[in-house]
Amino acid sequence: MSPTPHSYPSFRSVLAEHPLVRIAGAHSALGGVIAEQVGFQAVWASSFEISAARCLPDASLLSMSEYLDAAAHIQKALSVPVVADCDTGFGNSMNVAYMVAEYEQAGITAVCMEDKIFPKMNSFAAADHSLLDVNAFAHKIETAKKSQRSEDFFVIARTEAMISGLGVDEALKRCAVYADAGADAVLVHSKQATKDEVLSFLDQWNDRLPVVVVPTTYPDWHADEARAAGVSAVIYANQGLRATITSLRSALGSIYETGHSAHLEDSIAGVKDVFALQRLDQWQEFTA
Ligand code: SPV
Ligand code: MG
Repeated sequence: MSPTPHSYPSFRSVLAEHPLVRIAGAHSALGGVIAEQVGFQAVWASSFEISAARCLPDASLLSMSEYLDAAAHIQKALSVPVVADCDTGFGNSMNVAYMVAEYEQAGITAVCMEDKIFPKMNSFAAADHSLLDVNAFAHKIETAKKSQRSEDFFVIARTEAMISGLGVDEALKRCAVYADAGADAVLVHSKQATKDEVLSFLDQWNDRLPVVVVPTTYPDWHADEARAAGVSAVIYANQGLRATITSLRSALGSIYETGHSAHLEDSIAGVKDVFALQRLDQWQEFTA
């Protein structure tokens, strides 16, 4: 049997088992496996990371197949589920129906769609963040739920109401409509420097569906506090990517400057570490 993992729980079952699911962003199987090894219960196939890995903006430039390919490569390497960031659903409701069929077929058990207009721009970029009409997005959610084959498939409805400056009331209104449309959870994104906006949402949401948050701009929010405030899943969406950028810059910069790499040997992963991540031993059993 192949050394690659052959089974993993659905995101729905992981959510049912953990009071708080902690999720790390990744753009590659390598990042996903490291996230799993350190303890994360799921991996976010982030549109921001996947685009950045190709030095492209997170602006609906890559196609659905490219995002799916990245998410599927990550999932194949893991024993925990991937939550696939599917942006706006890659177009209208017809695109959403196709997306769900393709992602489910590839073994992805959870997708997240956001209520921006296609093409979308990353939430933190200085750009227009206009929202899709609330009923049009609800229709996308309904379509996604109608299109899934397995009962287990999980659809997260993400509102960008707070990102677009419309505030907590609009986020609450929209999430209620998305819940009526059949969403399995809501994701509320904020770019404020504190958690206050998200806390205000949680206070008024009354636990109608699980809430997912992305504490990028309010990084001091401890996971335990988020859980206590009513959060069901927290996504550390891009810290892995940012750590990679910093370490690559520092390691490659110092090799170039000094003309050798001896001083780095103790602080960078050894070749054996890479072999372990590749499960080389298990693959080599085939040649024994
Ligand atoms: C992503 O990681 O692609 C996300 C989160 O969607 S954010 O970049 O904050 O929009
Ligand atoms: Mg994204």
